[in-house]
Amino acid sequence: MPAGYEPDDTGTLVMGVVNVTPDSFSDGGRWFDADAAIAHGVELVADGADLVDVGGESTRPGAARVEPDEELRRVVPVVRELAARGIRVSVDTMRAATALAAVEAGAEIINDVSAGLADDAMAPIVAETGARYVAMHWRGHSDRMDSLAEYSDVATEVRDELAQRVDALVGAGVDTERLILDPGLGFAKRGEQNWELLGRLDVLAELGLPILVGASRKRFLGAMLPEGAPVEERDLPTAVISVLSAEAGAWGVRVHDVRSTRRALDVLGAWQSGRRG
Ligand code: PMM
Repeated sequence: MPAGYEPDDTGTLVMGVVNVTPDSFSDGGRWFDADAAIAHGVELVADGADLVDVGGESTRPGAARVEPDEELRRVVPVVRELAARGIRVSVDTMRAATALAAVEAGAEIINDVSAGLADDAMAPIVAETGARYVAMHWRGHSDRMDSLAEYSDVATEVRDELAQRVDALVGAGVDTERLILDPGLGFAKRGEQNWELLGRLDVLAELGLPILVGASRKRFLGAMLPEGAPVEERDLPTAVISVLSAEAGAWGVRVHDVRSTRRALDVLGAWQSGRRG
């Protein structure tokens, strides 16, 4: 590192994505084998990830559900091995049984894209385990979510619908301190609605809880690029969004290419330390 370049930590966590799936839109099939997924998680940490998010079910638009046993088979060995290596792990699942097995295997965060709506057993499991819980804004499963993107004011509606989920979770015994909110970019959101959610993260912040932003490689970024551009070309726009999210006070960013986001956040950290003089 050149002299004088000592970035401060921006305080925003980088969550690296490990999809143990054959069909995710962003990296489908690349880490489907457990050993490959574990090696990828280790690599993401070497690239600067603070934690690794392990998922066994693709949520790409139109995706069909994976069987519960298959999801467990994909996720648990990867979570166990990464946690055994001292890596902080979150589990990306809508199923309480998978969440519980992953926490028992060492996951410290349950990342539920349905905020408990897909499985009534989720909230009690979150309460029982005491794990941290990402509640993402969601209106329905991937096979129909594109038809659910009707809003009159997307930022306030996402805030209010997440506030209802917070009430339900707390009502089920979950400690508010354990909650993290996520606007759910691309989930029942059209391109311009994603941008409005990003530009108005302060509306979601009114709920007073940490915010996770998951823009990485999503369709609305692809729409800015030349037609047919490979998915990796979405990593630069993703890294820019990581910086802007950190500036907006995000607790974390969930990304596939950790290296570019880490470098971009280092620049922000140096900028912020320069601002302080
Ligand atoms: N997006 C995907 C999957 N899981 N979890 C959270 N909390 N936020 C997201 O935006 C999110 C998520 C879909 O992307 P992927 O299939 O590339 O993992």
